[in-house]
Parts: sequence; C-alpha cells; structure tokens
Amino acid sequence: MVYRTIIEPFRIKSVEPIRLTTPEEREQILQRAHYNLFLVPADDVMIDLLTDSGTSAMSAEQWAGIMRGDESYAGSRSFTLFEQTVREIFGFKHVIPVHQGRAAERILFALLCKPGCIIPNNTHFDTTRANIEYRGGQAVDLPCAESRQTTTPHPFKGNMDVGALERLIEEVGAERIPLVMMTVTNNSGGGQPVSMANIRAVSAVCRRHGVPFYIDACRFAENAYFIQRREAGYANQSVREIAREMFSYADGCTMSAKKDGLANIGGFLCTNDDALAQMEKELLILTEGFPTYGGLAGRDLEAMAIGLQEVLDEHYLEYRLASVRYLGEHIAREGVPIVQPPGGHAVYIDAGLMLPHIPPLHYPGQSLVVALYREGGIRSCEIGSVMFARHDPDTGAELPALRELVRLAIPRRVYTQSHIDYVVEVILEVYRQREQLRGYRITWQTPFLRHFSCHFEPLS
Ligand code: PM9
Repeated sequence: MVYRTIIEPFRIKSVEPIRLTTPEEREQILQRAHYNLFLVPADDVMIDLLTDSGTSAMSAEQWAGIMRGDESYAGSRSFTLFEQTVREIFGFKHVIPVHQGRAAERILFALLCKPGCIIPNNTHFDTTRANIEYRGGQAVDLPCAESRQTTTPHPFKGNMDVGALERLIEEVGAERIPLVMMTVTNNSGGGQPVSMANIRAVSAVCRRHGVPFYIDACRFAENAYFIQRREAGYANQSVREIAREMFSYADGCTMSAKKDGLANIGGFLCTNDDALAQMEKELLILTEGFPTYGGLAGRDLEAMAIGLQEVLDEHYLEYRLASVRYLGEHIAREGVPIVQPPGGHAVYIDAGLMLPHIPPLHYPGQSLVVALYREGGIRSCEIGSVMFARHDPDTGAELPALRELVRLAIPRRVYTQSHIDYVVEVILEVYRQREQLRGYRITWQTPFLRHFSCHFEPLS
C-alpha cells in the first residue's frame, strides 16, 4: 500500500512557545513598527514566514556537532570536516568559509567587480544586486520568457534566457562581464528551479566567451530535487549526483548555508582558480577571519557540514517540497493568484494581480504583508517595488519592479501541517477582504536595501 500522506520525516524533541496575539494588539504593534514587518519583534509574530534563511530547526546530530566543534584558531578539526564535505558535494578546489552568503558576495565582487562592469544573473537577489551596485557595477536580470506569466505553470521557470545572455555579451563585449551568475533556485523569480539543460547551456556560452560562471547555491538541494522529479534523464540519479553535475559546469559558487545548509548561520565561497582563491583569502583575513574559520565558530562549521549532508536526504526533500506545494495548492484553488507552480522554499502571491486597485508605487505587496499580519499574526515578505524599485537616472523618479510579489517562505523543519492550515485560512480571509485593502507611502528610507528599515504610512 502506498499512502497519500507525506509525513514530516522527523519527531519533535524540543519546542518553542508561540505567543498568541489579538488583532487589536497587532494594530498597535504595526504602528510602532511603522508598518515594516522587519521592525516587528519576533515574539509578536505567530507564524513567521518572513524568510527561510537561518530559521531551520537543527537536528539532534547537528546539536551534537555543536558540542564537538573545535574552536582552535588555526587548523580546526571542524574546518577539515566542513572543507571535505563541501568539496565532496560541490566539487570545487578552494573552499572559503564566511559568516553568511553576502560576505561571500562582498569578497567575490570586491575582487571581480569594477565600476562599469555588468554581471548577468537569471535574477539577482537583493543582497547580490546591492553588492554589485555598491562596487559601481550593473546587475542585469535575464529571466526566461516563461517566468513572466505568473499563473501559468512551467517546470523550470527559474531558467536564464540564454539567447538574451548571448545578445548581451555581443552588445557590451565579454571584457565588461567579469562573471555570469545563476541563482538556484531562482529566489526573486518565485523560488523556481533551473534545469540542468539551462545550467549546461549558460556554462557553454560562458566558456565560449572566456567568462567565469558562478552559481549562487543557496537552495541547491531543492533545485537538484526538482531536476530529479521534472527533467528527462534524471529520475534514476540521486540528488547528490545531480548536485555534483550542476556544479561541474561552474567555476565557483557563493553559498548561504542559512538555507540549504540547514544551519542558523554560515556560508562559503568556492572557486577552482588558485590565484583568485589566494586573493579571496587575503580579503577574508582582513574582515572575516582566518581561512579555517572565516568569521564563524568551529561549532558553526560542524553544524553546516552535517546540515549539508542532511539536506540531501530525499525523504526530507520530498516532505519539504510537498509542504510548500500543499500551501500553494490550497490557496490557489480558491482563486488567490500565486506564481505557478509553487517554488521550492516558498509560495509567492502575486499582489499586483490580487490588488489591481493599488498602483505599483503604492506598494500592493506591502499592503498584503500588513494585512496578513493584522489578520492572523503571519509575517511574510514583500518582493516587489519596495525591495526592487529602481530610480530613473535622468529624472530620479521611482520606477516600479517587474512584479509585486509577497513571499511566504517556509522555514525548514519548523512548522507542522496545522500551522500551514492556519496560514491557508488567514490568507483566504484576507483574499475575501481584498477590495478594502489600501496602499502605502514610504516616509523614511536608506539608499541601499531600504526594505529592511524603511518606514511606511497607510494611504487613506
Ligand atoms: N536570502 C531570503 O530571505 C535572506 C535575506 S533577505 C530577508 O531569501 C540568495 C539567492 C538569497 C540570499 C538571502 C543571499 C544572501 C544570497 N542569494 O542572507 O547573506 O536568497 O546569508 O545570503 C534571504 P545571506
């Protein structure tokens, strides 16, 4: 007998209480936080879907590893375990530990990104884009055409538009492109996977033009599992083998182990280039730490090494993708417009489609984020014009993002099915009230990554 229910493949040994709040309390909390959910204390959140980053529940084995961590300044045993694990899974020659993904980006771009350079990606995440722009480079998104149709399913909507990449290289010249990146899964594009065929094709273009090819590997295991399930020729390969093949086409990677490392902190930067690795280690020592700990404790390296093995467990991945799909399917069947199909780590609601009466620069995504919190204490994340609006270089006018999405990111191994059922109920209630939702205005902001700290005011 094959059962339909895909169970959580773990038992819960340690629990954290959730403080239940009333809508009236939440209204006051929202006002104190200037309607920015990043400014709401976590104790005031009932279900926290702000991010899947650093929010995983660690396993008993990871906690045991925390106790085993070797805190030696140089040559720590925990680093050796970590380095061997990353080499075995990812296949790169040099493994440089950093405290999180954006530290890897900062080191990589400090060395490769010069003013005027162009760095293409299927879709840059906010920290990647900001680190490139901070160095005077231009971050260019080249998502495939299928990704523009939010509600139309496609198995690999995270793909890069290979033709557009070739045209860009021809137009600006390979010498202006220090590297091409590929984000797996494509977070800003809806958590959608990239196919092996697309990785191979982008790699071939890069090799032909002598441009290094890097993978932003944050959610590599979820991407590899999608390849196994959806791409012809991979059904009988293990996720580990698929991951190894994905990285075999690249010259290096950046990784935030706060996602598919199942760790609460940590990351790494990899390369096959000896000279570059030497320069990266010099920068690492300057700001992160000695190359055998890179801004982390030995115990964090242990937790990452164990997490990177656990994330490749295919029972875990089956449960993980099923729980995200469960949320997506239950709201979509009632009419809520979501990026179809649901992604690997999150469900993305298209707030632009759901709230057509709120113009993009009145931030429909922010309006939905606030409404979900007010209604049910659920914290989600706007991935639209608050996060990605651009400014017209001539007039300074704000230009809206391509899409107004709200991400419900599911922390790994944290919430049960009844939590998700509650989330479904709250979303459907807000959906019923959608015509009453109003837009927002930004009253204070910073020049980079404004969404983390800006203040809002509701429009009447
Ligand atoms: N991603 C996320 O929630 C955390 C920061 S924004 C709340 O999705 C990619 C594809 C990411 C990412 C972080 C980073 C940076 C790089 N690439 O947060 O610095 O999704 O470890 O990683 C977040 P760090």
